[in-house]
Amino acid sequence: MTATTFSASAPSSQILGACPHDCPDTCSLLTTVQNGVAIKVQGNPAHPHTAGSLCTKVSRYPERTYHPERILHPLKRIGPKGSGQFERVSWDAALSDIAARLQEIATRDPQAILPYSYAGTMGLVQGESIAARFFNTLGASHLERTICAAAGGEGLVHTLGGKVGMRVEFFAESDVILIWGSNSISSNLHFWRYANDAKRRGAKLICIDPRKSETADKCHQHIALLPGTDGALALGLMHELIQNDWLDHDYLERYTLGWEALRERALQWPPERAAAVCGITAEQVQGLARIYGACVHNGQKAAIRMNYGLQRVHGGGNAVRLIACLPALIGAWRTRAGGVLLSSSGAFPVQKAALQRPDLLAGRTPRSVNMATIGDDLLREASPEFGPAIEALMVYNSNPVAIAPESAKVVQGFAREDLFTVVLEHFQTDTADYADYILPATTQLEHWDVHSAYGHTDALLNRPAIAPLGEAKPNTQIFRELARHMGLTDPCLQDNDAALCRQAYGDAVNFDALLANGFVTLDTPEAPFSQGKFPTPSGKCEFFSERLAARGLDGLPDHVPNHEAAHSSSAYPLAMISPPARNFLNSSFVNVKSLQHSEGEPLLEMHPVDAAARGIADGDTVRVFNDRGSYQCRARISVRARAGVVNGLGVWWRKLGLNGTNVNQLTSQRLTDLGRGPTFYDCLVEVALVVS
Ligand SMILES: Nc1nc2c(c(=O)[nH]1)N[C@H]1C(S)=C(S)[C@@H](COP(=O)(O)OP(=O)(O)OC[C@H]3O[C@@H](n4cnc5c(=O)[nH]c(N)nc54)[C@H](O)[C@@H]3O)O[C@H]1N2
Ligand SMILES: Nc1nc2c(c(=O)[nH]1)N[C@H]1C(S)=C(S)[C@@H](COP(=O)(O)OP(=O)(O)OC[C@H]3O[C@@H](n4cnc5c(=O)[nH]c(N)nc54)[C@H](O)[C@@H]3O)O[C@H]1N2
Ligand SMILES: [Mo]
Repeated sequence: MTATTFSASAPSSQILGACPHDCPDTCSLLTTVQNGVAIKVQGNPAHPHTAGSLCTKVSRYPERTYHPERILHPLKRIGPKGSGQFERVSWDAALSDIAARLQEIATRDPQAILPYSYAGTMGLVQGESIAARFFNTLGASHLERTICAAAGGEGLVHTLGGKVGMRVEFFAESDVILIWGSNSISSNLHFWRYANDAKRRGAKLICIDPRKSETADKCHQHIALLPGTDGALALGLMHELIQNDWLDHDYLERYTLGWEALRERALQWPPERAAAVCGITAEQVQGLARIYGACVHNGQKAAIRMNYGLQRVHGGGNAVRLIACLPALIGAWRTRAGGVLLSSSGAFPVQKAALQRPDLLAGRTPRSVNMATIGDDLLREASPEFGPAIEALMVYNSNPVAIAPESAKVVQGFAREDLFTVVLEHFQTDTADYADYILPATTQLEHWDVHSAYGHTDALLNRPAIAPLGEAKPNTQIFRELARHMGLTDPCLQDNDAALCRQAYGDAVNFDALLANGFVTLDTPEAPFSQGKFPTPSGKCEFFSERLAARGLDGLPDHVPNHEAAHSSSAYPLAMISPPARNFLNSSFVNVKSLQHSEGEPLLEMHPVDAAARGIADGDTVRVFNDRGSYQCRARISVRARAGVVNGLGVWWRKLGLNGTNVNQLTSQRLTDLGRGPTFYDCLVEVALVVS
């Protein structure tokens, strides 16, 4: 007999889980359950990266899970699209109708059906397993999942060979850390712990970010460059490394490709030129080069933590390429505490084909739709280039009406009366308001999953801590049942979650150890590129990429200016970036009262000079606008914004904002140089006082 069966009152247990959110940290969780109710979610002290601490958001997980507005039953639309009027229906009624609608479309052309999903959960099972098998069986359109990391990811692949880099724990031993395009304290807290260890040991920390972020406050130096100018800064640094001969010639010769050509290009970027493009001083470029270059010459270790913030601009892919080249110039890779980390996800042996079963396409090659241009694409008619118009959307793990660029078009697309939309959700988000059916999904506390990570190299397992609330079901279960309702008979469409969890890594990760401990550390080298061995075609760090050249692109990285570069004559003279708000995760948590309370209202940070020029005072309601639209929020006059740049902290639910819109009303659907990613931070605006 176990303790719980004879304990009369409040049997309590702790369940091992994993944080599902789109964050580099992928924490190991301990959920305390009493009488079937999750009463506390804590960081697992036994997991080295989590080290027993969580961010404010996830430590509020019970509040989110038991939120009075959780969707707990299937809902069917009864009012106009967007009005948010629904009635409760049974699972069987909902799934029968959805199956009939999809069947009718699929008979004509399955490509008129589009799945739209991202990283609401990063779980390998509740993400793309049964869902992918279902859409592959139908032959539905393929979604290009570009919304976050496509440009930087491709930049890494064409330089280092994959989403690989330093192991995060060794930042604690670095002597110099450049925190580049990352507000780590807000969005990568468990990396910050290592950086802070290094700082206590005497390391120098430098933050490179247009915004004076919470992280910039805690670094020794802050370089507030203009958005989208990181490539120019990296070239200016290379120029100085060459001029001062802070180079590791042996490393360059043995382990890199294309040095002569890169050297020639970098020599065209004296510090004055780079500084003029970046909106900083030549001394800042020179000073940074001295700290970064001379340090390795003196036997110290130099590390770079990049994050995806810097690649949400036209030249994002090239900027990541240039920065990823830097460690090879100075031989920083020779030690485990030197090099660069943008993402570690390439280290995970995920058995993607086993999970997603592309073989179910049976030779068909459905067209692709880019999730970053969903606004335009929902409004496109059938054509030979595009294929059929999109007639049905199945949205899960994402809130496109809030997070996709150029919301006016996204909303117009979702409002189409002839579009059939199903949304699997926890809450009635901006997107769910436009659904024909909302299906209640379980949260991480209610289902099984297996995880990889992009900010460390541990695989994790999530056990359900509580039974599903109401009639909620895991995404996998919803797609299994939908497949049955559609008469799809391949047995793999009915694999259960336990089987899927095992398939996620197959034999590549010890599943019993995952079950027992909740995490398994991958066996990756400590100093991965100390002797070259880059996973590129040449095995070297590719300054020059034959693969890019073969596509007709520049084989060498270069500075690529923003689509929307500020000119004093422009009607929209301010550059707007919209980085994450600390208490939200993209648009998740915006409806959690305690966190919403901490953020207050949608804010636009403005430099005092820009505010004064427009007669705007702190706390005023302002209208932020450009040709794509207009958005109202509260002005926060602050030196967190540099002159000429405004920071619209994201991503609020539209319906919780001041006038039913959010920052994405202003952002554009233009794409990045590499990877076809969105350019959220490449956006010009003007700001005016709203006179009440
Ligand atoms: N609290 C919280 N944590 C998060 C998220 C969140 O929304 N909230 N989002 C998660 C997601 S989806 C991701 S992808 C990751 C990483 O997400 P990122 O968006 O990289 O997260 P941050 O590190 O907060 O923000 C990037 C930083 O880049 C800066 N920045 C903007 N433009 C430029 C530029 O052109 N150059 C440079 N050098 N810097 C620029 C911004 O001011 C900001 O401080 O974080 C995850 N973690
Ligand atoms: N202006 C601007 N826009 C941005 C960004 C920015 O910095 N500025 N950041 C961009 C980035 S980096 C990203 S990654 C995207 C993120 O965009 P999304 O991936 O859409 O992320 P979220 O807004 O967090 O929405 C995720 C939704 O999934 C739901 N969800 C969570 N778990 C489950 C589950 O198990 N099942 C189901 N069915 N649903 C679940 C949540 O309730 C939530 O509503 O946003 C992008 N948009
Ligand atoms: Mo992201």
